[in-house]
Amino acid sequence: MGFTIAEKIIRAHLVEGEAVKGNDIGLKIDQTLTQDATGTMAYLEFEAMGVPRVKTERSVAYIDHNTLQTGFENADDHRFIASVAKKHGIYFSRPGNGICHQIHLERFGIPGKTLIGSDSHTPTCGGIGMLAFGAGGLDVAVAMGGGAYHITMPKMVRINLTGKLRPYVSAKDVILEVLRIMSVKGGVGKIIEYGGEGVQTLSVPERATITNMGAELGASTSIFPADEITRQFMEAQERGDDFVPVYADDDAVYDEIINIDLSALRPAAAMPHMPDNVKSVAEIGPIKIDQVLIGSCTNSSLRDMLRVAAILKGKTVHPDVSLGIAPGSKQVFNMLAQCGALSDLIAAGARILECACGPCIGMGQSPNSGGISLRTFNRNFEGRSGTADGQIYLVSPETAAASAITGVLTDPTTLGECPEIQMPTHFLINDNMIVPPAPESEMDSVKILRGPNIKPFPVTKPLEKSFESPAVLKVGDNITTDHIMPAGAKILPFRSNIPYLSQFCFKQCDEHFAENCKKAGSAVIIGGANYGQGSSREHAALVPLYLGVKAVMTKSFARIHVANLINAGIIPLTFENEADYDAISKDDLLAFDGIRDAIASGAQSFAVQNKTTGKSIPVALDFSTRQREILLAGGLLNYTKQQNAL
Ligand code: MIC
Ligand code: SF4
Repeated sequence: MGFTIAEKIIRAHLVEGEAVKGNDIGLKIDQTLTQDATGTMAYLEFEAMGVPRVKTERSVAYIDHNTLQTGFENADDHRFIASVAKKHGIYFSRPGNGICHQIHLERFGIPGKTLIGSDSHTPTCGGIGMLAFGAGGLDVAVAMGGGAYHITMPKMVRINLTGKLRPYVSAKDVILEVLRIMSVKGGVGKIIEYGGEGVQTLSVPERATITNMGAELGASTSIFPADEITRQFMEAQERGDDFVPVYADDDAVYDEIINIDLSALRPAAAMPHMPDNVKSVAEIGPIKIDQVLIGSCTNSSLRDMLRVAAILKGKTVHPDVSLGIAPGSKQVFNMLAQCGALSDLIAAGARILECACGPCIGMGQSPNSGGISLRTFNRNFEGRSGTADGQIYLVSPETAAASAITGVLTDPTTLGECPEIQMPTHFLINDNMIVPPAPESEMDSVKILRGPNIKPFPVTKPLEKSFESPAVLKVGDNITTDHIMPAGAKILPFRSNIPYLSQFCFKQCDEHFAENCKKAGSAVIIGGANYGQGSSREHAALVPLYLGVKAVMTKSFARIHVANLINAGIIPLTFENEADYDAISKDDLLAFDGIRDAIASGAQSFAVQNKTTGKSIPVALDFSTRQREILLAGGLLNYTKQQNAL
């Protein structure tokens, strides 16, 4: 029996456990990346572990999220990260160099290697055949220290691509189709592998758009083979020597197979407020729009920007529309300038933004009240744009550009002949914004520069024998990390200040959440299915921890968030009978008698007592041995110190 691409890479990196579906496995991690919004915390955690120098083959710290500097906080964090990177052996990508995933694909990713990043879109590098996972900051800190990254061995899904995309139909339309088929929770516990003859018709940036947005499926990761097209891309990046072919065996076995005929796809859009709320642009019809934004780690490659420039050339942005464009990296930006395409964008009336995450994470460009905004981004969760009633549609760069001209949602295939674009055989290489670390011999003289905004992260204690806490909050299905710990220009600068952040926790669901937690002294959260989808931000666990949350009881969890809860020492519990979700009301008092012993003994089930109603509620203790030990220790940091594992 042959192996899938992911199985081959997993087997080559397996350091703990057996690669059997559903088992806990530990993987050796070759590369790590961080971005600044999660990086400050990750590096504080790394420092707390006391490892002097990273033990990975390559670790890179990017500054791309918190680039709007309306006070000292973000600039202080950038400086802190730069100094930690220099001291501890990490490459530092300066602000202005671009978005972590775009740059990592261009300059660092290597087929067949493993990567974890403190950002949920780290699977972007799956576009070149790398096994790349989004993870919490603490997991990344452990990997930098040489520790294994633990996951549950996923199921394997194969998406068979046949045919070829029609003119004006784009890689974004492919992943929107996958989202339509599988939904935002359809990928949980699965690795999505792309194969079939259609793969050869897709360039690396197109593949990366698809693997990037696999995060929205809830998948562990997504991956393409590394083939001749990958080799050409890497050679054009002057990295031909890093190329290694990576393929699935012909007789590889998959748990699920989905067939997509590329030639049958039409331009699509994800409608407010979920990435799987997908319809064809033609079906939605010509709704009037207020804003178009092009960029983000999903669609900011040179290929995407050249396409947009070709569509906008000689045209003017509709008078009722504001068009913002953020190229993904300095390489992309500079090449657009050199070939004149930037001039076409400017002439058409685009507002050129810095190459960074920008509006994707609510750093500026919030739409007008109730405004309809078309974005080439990957998430359209309610309120994420910074405008509470903003209506965000996720579309391809082609649909975005066409609509910016007409002022209404427009199917680009109606525009007539699709302008050809010429992709270079050689990219412009200039890594002058990537600062190498100090040599080991000089690391002791590097001073760490901390600003006043950096506060210590919450300290955890070993799990108590028993506890009683009220259900302070009850929420429904598909709660995102943006609900739990919102981002945006006003809040993001405080990512290293948990006490300050705590006042915004769950604000969208219950204005008084933080206050109520403080009043209660300790708390439990009740959630529906796919709780914690979206971002890798461990703040969505650390802030509730700070507020006294001890357990979260749900119908099901999203992968990265459940790992972050365990890493923070908060107990994630799933209802054995989903109907018991209805057996708890807000403010019911819940008793967890003997929870420590139950977890320590390896019990699979536990009865939570609802003291308000008298009902006993069975929940699953669905944990690996290692996860049990982490929970007992009061989180991964305590556990790592205890084990002296690094
Ligand atoms: C996001 O797209 O939500 C972010 C901001 O990139 C997050 C990370 C964060 O919250 O800092 C992610 O996707 O992990
Ligand atoms: Fe940045 Fe948006 Fe990508 Fe997150 S999804 S890494 S905020 S561009």
